[in-house]
Amino acid sequence: MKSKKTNQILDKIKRLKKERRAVILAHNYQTSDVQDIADFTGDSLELSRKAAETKAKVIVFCGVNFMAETASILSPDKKVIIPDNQAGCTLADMITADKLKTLKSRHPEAVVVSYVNTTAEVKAESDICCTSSNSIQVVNSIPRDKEIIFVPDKNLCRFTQEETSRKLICWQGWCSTPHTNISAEDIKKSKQAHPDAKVMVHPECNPEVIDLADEVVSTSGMLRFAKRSKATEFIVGTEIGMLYSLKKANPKKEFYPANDKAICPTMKLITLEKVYQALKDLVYIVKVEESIRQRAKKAIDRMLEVS
Ligand code: CIZ
Repeated sequence: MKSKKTNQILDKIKRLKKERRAVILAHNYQTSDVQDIADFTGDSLELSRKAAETKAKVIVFCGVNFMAETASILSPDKKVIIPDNQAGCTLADMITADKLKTLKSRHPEAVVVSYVNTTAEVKAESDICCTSSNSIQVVNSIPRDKEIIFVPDKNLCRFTQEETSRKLICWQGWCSTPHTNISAEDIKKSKQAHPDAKVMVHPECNPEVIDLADEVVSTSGMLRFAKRSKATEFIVGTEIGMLYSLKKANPKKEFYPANDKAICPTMKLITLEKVYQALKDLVYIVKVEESIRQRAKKAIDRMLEVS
């Protein structure tokens, strides 16, 4: 049962959404309240595609900054707003355009693959983007005689390297919360408590966690795996918001967090109250400078062509 105050905010959001001709997009890591008010939930790329397709004038992006930026890069004519402009990503901040330029100068022939968890400036310095669901396809699309720089996540890089049998130049960034919080011990303990459960973990997890998993998949991959698998129980190694998305899509199956403290603090900055304020005051606008946007879009478009 929702409180009277929550119901009032929900009514106000619905009314303003209509008035503003807005659409609300929420990442799989958002709280259940925010996921429930959204028109679409998904991973960052699915949401950016929704942003590009929608006829809505205003896009309220409930996620972190680089995701709203990606939506704005693909939909420059729409107003993209994020309900809290402090919702950053420590992994994305581990590489800057200047640092990438320095690395490129040491490997002038290398193709630069950047994970979507990067700023628009870093994407603009890249040849092609990838997500955690298509990094293997993206790397396989590059001729085998080419050197490849892969930024910024070292764990996704190592995983992609192993799956493609390619040697990649990995930037040493990592997701401090939640993914590197999940330990091999967590997986072993969860497996003891739920011996029949399948273990699915995100490729941003540490190698020793990945080695214990039945499936190493992005959030959209987790949803697909849980749906098609005959298993009825799953141990989930990613941000705990994902458990709500999984349960909603698979009400008869059980999902257990590998670590219930695997929380991304900036994802959780978005609240219903802030979604309401964002719609009321049209804040905070996310806009990428045009010359950067055009170069960043090329890297995203190249990814969309191969995946
Ligand atoms: O790209 C995304 O949405 C992220 C950060 C995770 C995932 O696997 O969906």
